[in-house]
Amino acid sequence: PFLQNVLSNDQFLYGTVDTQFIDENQDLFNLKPVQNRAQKLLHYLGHVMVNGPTTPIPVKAKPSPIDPVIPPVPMGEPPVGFRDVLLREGPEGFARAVRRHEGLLLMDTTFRDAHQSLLATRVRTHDLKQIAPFVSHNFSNLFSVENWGGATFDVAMRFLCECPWRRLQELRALLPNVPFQMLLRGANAVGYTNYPDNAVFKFCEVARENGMDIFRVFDSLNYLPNMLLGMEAAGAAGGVVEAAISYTGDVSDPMRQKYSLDYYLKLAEELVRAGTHILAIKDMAGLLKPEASRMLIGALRDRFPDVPIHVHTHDTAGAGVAAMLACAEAGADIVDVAVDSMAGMTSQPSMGAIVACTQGTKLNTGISLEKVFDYSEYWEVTRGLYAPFDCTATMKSGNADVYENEIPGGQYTNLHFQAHSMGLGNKFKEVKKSYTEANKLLGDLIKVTPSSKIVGDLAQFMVQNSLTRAEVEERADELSFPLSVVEFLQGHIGIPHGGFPEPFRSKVLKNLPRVEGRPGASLPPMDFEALDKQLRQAHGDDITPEDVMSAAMYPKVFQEFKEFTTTFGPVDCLNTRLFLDGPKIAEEFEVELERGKTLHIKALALGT
Ligand code: 3PY
Ligand code: ZN
Repeated sequence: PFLQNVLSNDQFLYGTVDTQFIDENQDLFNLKPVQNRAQKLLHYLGHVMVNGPTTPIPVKAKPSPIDPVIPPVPMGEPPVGFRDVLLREGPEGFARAVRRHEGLLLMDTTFRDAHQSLLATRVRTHDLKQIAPFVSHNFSNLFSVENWGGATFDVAMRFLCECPWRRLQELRALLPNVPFQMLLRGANAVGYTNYPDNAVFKFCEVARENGMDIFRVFDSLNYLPNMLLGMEAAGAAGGVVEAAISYTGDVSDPMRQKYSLDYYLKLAEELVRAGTHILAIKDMAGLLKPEASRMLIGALRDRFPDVPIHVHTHDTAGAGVAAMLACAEAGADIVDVAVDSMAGMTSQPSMGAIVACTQGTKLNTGISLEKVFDYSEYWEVTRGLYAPFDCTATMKSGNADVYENEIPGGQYTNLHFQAHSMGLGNKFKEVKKSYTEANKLLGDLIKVTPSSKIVGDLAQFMVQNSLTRAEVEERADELSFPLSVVEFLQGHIGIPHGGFPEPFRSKVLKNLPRVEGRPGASLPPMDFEALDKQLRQAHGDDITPEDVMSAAMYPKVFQEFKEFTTTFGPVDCLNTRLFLDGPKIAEEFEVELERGKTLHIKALALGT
């Protein structure tokens, strides 16, 4: 680039330059780094041909050799959807339209929670983009497509080596008519720990600018101050605020009343008073039985006749469809489903089942079952590409034991993966039992990211050290607990319902400091300008405001992602089989770097 700069400099070309020339023309040193994308991708392909995919399970499954077929999409603009209502009428008008709507509305989780629960969050933007126009044209009456947040942000950079913001931008362009929905972990944004308040606000602002519409905000302890912070951030960004109460226990069981109907109603009262546009029940483990659904949703419907109610569940026990139908009958406006081939087990209940079961009733979804079949076929074949990450490699069914251990969907799958990779495949029942015991030790918590990870860490600690609950309680002052457990007891993620378990907490903490109140309130604000400067120094001048937010959330992961792309190029351009496994010998294929720039590649041989 330096030589190119010199050779295109007028003075140099025409002239009489002396040794001062370089000094006086410092702009010659404005060097654009050579992109060399083709070379880098070849390097990546070589690398992956030799090493193959890194999987979380000790199963040597390869991506399926069958290519997905994208069902046909009509020419022209997609039909008008709820996003048009949102853009025209704003969040309040949108909420009113949702409440007025006759029939049951659906949120499709296939682009986020379904693969977070079944495929270790590994679905790539490439495969989402292929089917996005089909969704836009055929599912325009969905309430929303959940396609962002939760674990996808971290995993996109860490394992898929792609930019989560780019995913959002690209999908937005392909799916303009259906609202996008994300999962925001309240004061934890898309991370595992509390961030300074200004980071949560900025994150929502940038997400909104990139096309996010609806923010489902929860806190892993249902800790109201954290929830309110997330709601304020989403609202200030101009998003639709969907405050989500995480559901645990069983309101229909008189013996289990720590999380009673009254507890949920009081919390809902606070969230409605704080101005949530939509009220959600987030049943992350799939504990909401039909009878509990009738009680809870029925009571919420009576209490808040004007507020749209949205229910989320997981199908771990297999009762998801029954529960969602009960919720809809009790007055829920929206329920969450995943397309059939990405539904069931630890994922959401099946879209096709809900569509079929409500046909001809007042809950009719208005969605074509034929189109669900096409959509499902695309995902059935696409899912095969992710065979190295598919929980069905080892997990063969759901399990009603979730009503006892209350493990959230995604974590249930992760723990199953972990048990198998540690050779404890036949001891999963014990792992789950420890989880139940760890939860009791910590005072019976709401369990969802990150509190669920804390319970999981304690459970693992108990298994590894062969400790019973009684032994842990007795020896709490001498055991060396996982950091996440200690920090939880210090108050780093907020205060659990009913307070911290005593005397356990005091025995573990001894003289360690305790956070009083909302953790984010005592964190110094993040300096985004300084961070931007630091990133420019490290990675060059094409750092975007989105990159700054990635680095704010996950500094180390972002740095590694940038280093990776510097070495291996834009791997998100590769199809999933190539990305995971590389080409076969003699395979010829094309890689589109950008419109009009396509590489033609042939794999010739594999040397050692
Ligand atoms: C997440 O926080 O990623 C979840 O999906 C919680 O249920
Ligand atoms: Zn979920």
